[in-house]
Amino acid sequence: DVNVMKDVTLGFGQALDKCREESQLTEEKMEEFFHFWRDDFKFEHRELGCAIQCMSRHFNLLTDSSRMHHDNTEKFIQSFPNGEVLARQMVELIHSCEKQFDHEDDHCWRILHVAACFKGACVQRGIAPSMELMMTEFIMEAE
Ligand code: BOM
Repeated sequence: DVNVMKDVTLGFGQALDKCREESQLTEEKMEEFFHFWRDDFKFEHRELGCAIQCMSRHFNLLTDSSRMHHDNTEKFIQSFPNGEVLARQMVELIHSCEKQFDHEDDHCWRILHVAACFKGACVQRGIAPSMELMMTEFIMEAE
């Protein structure tokens, strides 16, 4: 359900400001986290991988080896309205993307590749939120 993904993204995105400094992710490289879902968004800055690592840590979603912590991630997704509808599927998608890039030793680069893979899988399955939906919600939250 695209609304679930919208809410989870905005929830996860709350940690971006806390992580900008340590990840060196400037506003020029990513203004707001929901831009992740733009059709033309490019996964090219290692800093974004570092930021996602930091944000995931913030919500306690990573293991010591910087892989997804399955139980915590499932619970995190379930904490959003109707989250239980997508929790298992999202954890499985992320895990299958992790397996594809397990050879990458640099955590920031690996996580960036996993994130791009996860987005592609969500688009393919029709569970990616539209930018229109993301923008509307983002503006409403700011008001
Ligand atoms: O191997 C490290 C796992 C890192 C997971 C990266 C997944 C993609 C995160 C970016 C998108 C976030 C949208 C919603 C949050 C899902 C928890």
